[in-house]
Amino acid sequence: MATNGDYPHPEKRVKVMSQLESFDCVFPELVNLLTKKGLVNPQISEATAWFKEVSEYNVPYGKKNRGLTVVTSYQQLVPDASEEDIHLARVLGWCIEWLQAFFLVADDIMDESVTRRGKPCWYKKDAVGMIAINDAFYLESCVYEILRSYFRGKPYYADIVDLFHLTTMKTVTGQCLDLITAPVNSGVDFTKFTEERYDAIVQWKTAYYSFYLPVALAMCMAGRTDVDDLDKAQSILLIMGRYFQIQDDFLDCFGDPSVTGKVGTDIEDNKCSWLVIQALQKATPEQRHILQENYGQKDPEKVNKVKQLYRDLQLEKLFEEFEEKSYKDVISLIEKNSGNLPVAMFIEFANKIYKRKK
Ligand code: DMA
Ligand code: MG
Ligand code: MG
Ligand code: MG
Repeated sequence: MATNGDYPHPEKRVKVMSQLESFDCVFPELVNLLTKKGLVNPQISEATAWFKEVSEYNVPYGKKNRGLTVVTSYQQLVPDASEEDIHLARVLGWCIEWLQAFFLVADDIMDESVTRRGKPCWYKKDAVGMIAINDAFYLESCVYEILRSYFRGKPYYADIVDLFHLTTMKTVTGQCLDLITAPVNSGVDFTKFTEERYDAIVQWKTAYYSFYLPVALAMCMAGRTDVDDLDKAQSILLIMGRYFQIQDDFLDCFGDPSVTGKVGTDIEDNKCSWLVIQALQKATPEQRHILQENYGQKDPEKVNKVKQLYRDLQLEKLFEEFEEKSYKDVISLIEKNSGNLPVAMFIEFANKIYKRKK
């Protein structure tokens, strides 16, 4: 008979769960919370079953950088946090993933995209179509449903609900700028495609919700709501968000769809992308004419002409140089502006996105 000594100590046998695996374990708990009552209420059970699929299809398959950053930032701020509070940080992280799913379901309709995270966009599914608009509202409502259920009694409840509302307002403002700077059916007008407009679009549509929100939520949970600290964090995170959206614009044209999980549409959609701004700055009058004739149209041949022009202008090389310099700039900004906050919290976030391919 085997004695205890024949086996490794139980703690050594148990595989330590990675941060991502522990985060993923919380997802089914939240879907259950959101659907358990509705599924047994005969009046709404069909809607609830539909919504369960909406969450399961649209929420859990991203990189989860935003959600995980809530957890890692909270742990940096409170190194001796209890398991219970780390679980709450994971729940809060998932709330950003739900918020993101809400933005993406709507964004894919507005951008007429085809794939997302390696699958058809939700609205592209035969049974879904424009029901996806209501599903986007549902995904947004989930954020507040989860917050009520886990945080209602916490002293920081009002702060985090407020942050989600303020951030949503900022994101829809950025999405509006993005869309009205890219009018359809009215021909191309490059006069609006300026660096200033670009910076405004990316700060508002991406940087607040993707970079400031995860860290600010962790700070609220940790009771670190000093206005000066929040401002300092924001000054760093908005720059990181700009860098992230420039990568997104680059990958839209030059990324590998089997890695990014999405096929780009920026050229067809007449978007004020980082690439077109660089192209306009470098182009000769002849090349500008090519852009004028071929940008913002659904014709694949025209799209290819724009892509060829980007290659002729060596935008890939320009992007690599930008990426190198931008990383160095972000690191020195972190060293300069972290104030009382842990430098490692920002560096960890920057390292998650530097030279990303997806
Ligand atoms: C996305 O910008 C911004 C939000 C708020 C979803 P985008 O359309 O460039 O994103 P993607 O390339 O993922 O469609
Ligand atoms: Mg899009
Ligand atoms: Mg968009
Ligand atoms: Mg994009």
